Amino acid sequence: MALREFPTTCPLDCPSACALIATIADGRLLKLTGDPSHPFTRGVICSKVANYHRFLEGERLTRPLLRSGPKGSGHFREITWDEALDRIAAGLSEVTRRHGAEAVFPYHYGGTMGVVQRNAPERLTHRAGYSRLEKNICYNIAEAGWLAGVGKAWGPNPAAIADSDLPVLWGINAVSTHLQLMGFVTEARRRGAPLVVVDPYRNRTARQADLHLSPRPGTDGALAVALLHLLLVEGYADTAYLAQWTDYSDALRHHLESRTPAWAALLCGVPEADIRRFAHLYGRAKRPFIRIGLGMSRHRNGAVNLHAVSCLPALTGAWRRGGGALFATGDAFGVVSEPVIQSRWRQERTRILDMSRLGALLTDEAPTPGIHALLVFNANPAGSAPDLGRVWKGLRREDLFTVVHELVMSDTARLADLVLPATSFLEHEDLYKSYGQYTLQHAGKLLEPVGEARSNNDTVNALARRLGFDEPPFQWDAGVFVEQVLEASGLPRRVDWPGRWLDRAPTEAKQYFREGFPQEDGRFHFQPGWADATMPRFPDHWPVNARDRVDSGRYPLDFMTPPAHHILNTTFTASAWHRSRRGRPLLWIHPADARRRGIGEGDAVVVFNDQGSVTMWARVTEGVREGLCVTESNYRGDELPGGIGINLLTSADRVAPAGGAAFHDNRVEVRRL
Ligand SMILES: Nc1nc2c(c(=O)[nH]1)N[C@H]1C(S)=C(S)[C@@H](COP(=O)(O)OP(=O)(O)OC[C@H]3O[C@@H](n4cnc5c(=O)[nH]c(N)nc54)[C@H](O)[C@@H]3O)O[C@H]1N2
Ligand SMILES: Nc1nc2c(c(=O)[nH]1)N[C@H]1C(S)=C(S)[C@@H](COP(=O)(O)OP(=O)(O)OC[C@H]3O[C@@H](n4cnc5c(=O)[nH]c(N)nc54)[C@H](O)[C@@H]3O)O[C@H]1N2
Ligand code: SF4
Ligand SMILES: [Mo]
Repeated sequence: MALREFPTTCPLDCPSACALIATIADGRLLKLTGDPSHPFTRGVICSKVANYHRFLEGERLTRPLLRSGPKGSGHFREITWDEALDRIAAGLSEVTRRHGAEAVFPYHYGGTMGVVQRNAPERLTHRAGYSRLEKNICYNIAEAGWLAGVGKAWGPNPAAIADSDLPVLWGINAVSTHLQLMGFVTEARRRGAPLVVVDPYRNRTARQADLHLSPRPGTDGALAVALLHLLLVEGYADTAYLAQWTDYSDALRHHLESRTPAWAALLCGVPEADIRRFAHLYGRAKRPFIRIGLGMSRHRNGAVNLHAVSCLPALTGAWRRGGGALFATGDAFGVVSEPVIQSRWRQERTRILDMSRLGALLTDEAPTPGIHALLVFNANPAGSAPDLGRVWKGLRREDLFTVVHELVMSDTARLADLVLPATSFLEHEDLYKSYGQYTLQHAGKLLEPVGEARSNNDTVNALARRLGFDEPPFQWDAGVFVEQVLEASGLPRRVDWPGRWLDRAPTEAKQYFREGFPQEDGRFHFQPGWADATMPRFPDHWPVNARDRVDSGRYPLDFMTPPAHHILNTTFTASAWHRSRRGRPLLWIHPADARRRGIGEGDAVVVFNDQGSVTMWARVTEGVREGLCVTESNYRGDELPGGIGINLLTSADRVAPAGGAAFHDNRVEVRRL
C-alpha cells in the first residue's frame, strides 16, 4: 500500500481555514494533519477535522434519491442523475410557469467555504431570476457593528497577539472555534501577559483565562462603555490620537460621564471591582489586543455591543502602539468572485429573501408569490436555522418542491423530495479565503468522487443546462473558475504562485490604520450613524433583548446556544464518532437555579418557551451564572427526544440594523421531566 501526502485546505466554516496535509492510500483518506509550514496553522488542527476520515467513511450519499414515502419519513429510492435532473428541471419550470421565477428560492451557505463551490448556486439564481438570498445567518450583525466604527473587516495580523501584553478574547470561544489562535495567545502568556476572556459562561477558553469576566448575555455594550468611562476619567485616553484619527467629541465625553461602573455592574452583572480591574489592565497595557468573536453579535443589540467594544482601542490609541482589535480579515483578500456569481445577469428588481426567516417565509408570513420550490446547497436549515418549528412545518408542505444537495442525510435532506449526492472537499478543486487569517489557498482534487457524487459547481451547471441556459459559465469546471477568479482579482495565475498560498495581509500601516481608518473621513467613528434611527446615537447599552421584552415571570432564564467543541454547526452530527465525543444534549444550569426547580445533575429536563419545548439532560454547574442556561449546540433532530433540534427555541426576529439571527438571545423556563 503506497502512502502519499498531499496538501489541501480545510473547507469548513471556521476562521482558521487551516492548511492541511492529507495522507492518502489506495484512493482512501487515512488522515488529515496540519501543515507545519503554514504561518497560522503551524501544524495544529482540531480533533474534529483530524477525525474527518471517520465522517467521510460514515453514511455518505452516493446516488440521487427520490422520495418514496411521506415527507420526512426517510423513504427514498435511488434514481439516475439523468432522471433527477429531468425531474428537477420539470419541477422548477412548472413552478416558474405557474407562480413566476421568484417562487423558486435557492438557499445556500457555508458547508464548504471555497470561492467556486460555495458561490456556484448564485449564478443559477441570477440567470433564472429566482429569489435572491440575504446571506445573514452568521456574520452580518457583527459585520455591521465593526464597519460602523472601523470601516472595513481587517486589522492586525492575528499572529501579533503573541506580542501583546494584554490578549483579550471577547465573545470568541477560540479553544473550540479558532484553535490555532490559542498557540499565539499562549506565547503571550509565557511572556507574562495575562489573558482576559469576556464570555457569559465558563467555556473551554474562559477556563484558561487569568481574568474571566462573565457579563449577562447581550450586555457588552454596558461593560464597554463603563470601561470607556473609566479610561477617560483616569487619564488613559490618547487625546492627540482622538483628535487626529477619530470623530471624538464633547458630546461623546458628556455621554460617557453617566456610564459609570456602578451603572454597568447592575446591567451586566459583572462586579464593579472586576470592571475597574479590567480598565486598569487595559489602560496600562502598551499593546492590548482584543480578538472580537461573533458570539456577542448574536443578540438583538449585537451590532451595538460589538461597535462599543471596538471603541476601546480607538479611545486609548492602542492601535498606534501595535495593539488594537481584530474582528475579521475577509475584506483584505480582494478576491472578486464575479466570474462564479455572474451578478451581471441579476435583475435588480428580483426580490431578496431573508435566510434567517426561512420558517416564516415558508409558512405564515409567505411573500407573494409564495415559495414553491426550495433548492438547498451547502446548508442544513432544518438544523441550523432559527425558529425550527416553522422551518419544519414549511418543509413538510406538500406543495413545496424541495431539492437538497448534500454529503449526508441531513435533517433538511430527510425532508426533501429529491436528494443529490455532493463531493467532499477532497473530491473537488477550489480556492479558499479565510475570515480569521490572511492567506489565500488553493486545493486540488485529491480523491475520486464517492459513488456518483458531484460538486456544487458541476451540479449547478448540469441543472442550468437542463433548464436551457447555455452561457459559457455553465460549461466551466472548477479549474477554469479558479483562473478566472484570480484574473478578475488581479492576482497571479496559480502556476505563478510562490507556493500553495498567497499572503494577502495588508501592509502594517494598513493593519494598524496608521494612515487613517477606511471610512470616508478617514476616522474611527464613535458615533456609528446607524441606518436604523431607533438605535443609539453613541456606544451604549441598548435594551431590546429577549430579557427586555419577554415576561420574566414566565421565562426567567437566559438561554444561549453557542458552538460545541466536537461539532461544527451541524456538519459532524452525521458522524457517529463525533456524536459520541460530544455525548447526549446537556443543559448547563447554575446550582441555585437547579435547586429551585428540584433538578439534580443528570436529570432529564424540559426547556421551553412560546416556540416549543426540548428535552435535555441537566449539567448542574457554576460554569454558568445564575439566571443563565447554555447548551452547546447544534444537534441532529434524532439526537433529541422530540426529534427536532435546539433551534426550536431560538427566535428568528430580524436583528437591527440589517437582519440576522440572535441565536444567543432567548428566554426560557426549565422543569424536571
Ligand atoms: N467547534 C466548533 N467550531 C466552530 C463552529 C462550531 O459550531 N463548532 N462554528 C463555526 C462558525 S460557522 C462560526 S461563525 C464560528 C463562531 O465562533 P465564535 O466567534 O467563537 O462565535 P460563537 O461561537 O457564536 O460564540 C463565541 C462565544 O461568545 C459567547 N457569547 C454569547 N453571547 C455573548 C455575549 O452577549 N457577550 C459575550 N461577550 N459573549 C457572548 C458564547 O458563550 C461563546 O462562548 O465558529 C466556527 N467554528
Ligand atoms: N443554535 C445555534 N444555531 C446556529 C448557530 C449557533 O451558534 N447556535 N450558528 C449559526 C451559524 S454561525 C452558522 S454559519 C449556521 C451554519 O449553518 P449551515 O451553513 O446550514 O451549516 P451546517 O449546519 O454545517 O450545514 C452545512 C451543510 O453543508 C453540507 N456540505 C458540506 N460540504 C458541502 C458541499 O461541498 N456541497 C454541498 N451541497 N453540501 C455540503 C454539510 O454536510 C452540512 O450538512 O448555523 C447557525 N445556526
Ligand atoms: S480549526 Fe477550523 S479550519 Fe482548522 S481544521 Fe479545525 S475546523 Fe478546519
Ligand atoms: Mo457561522
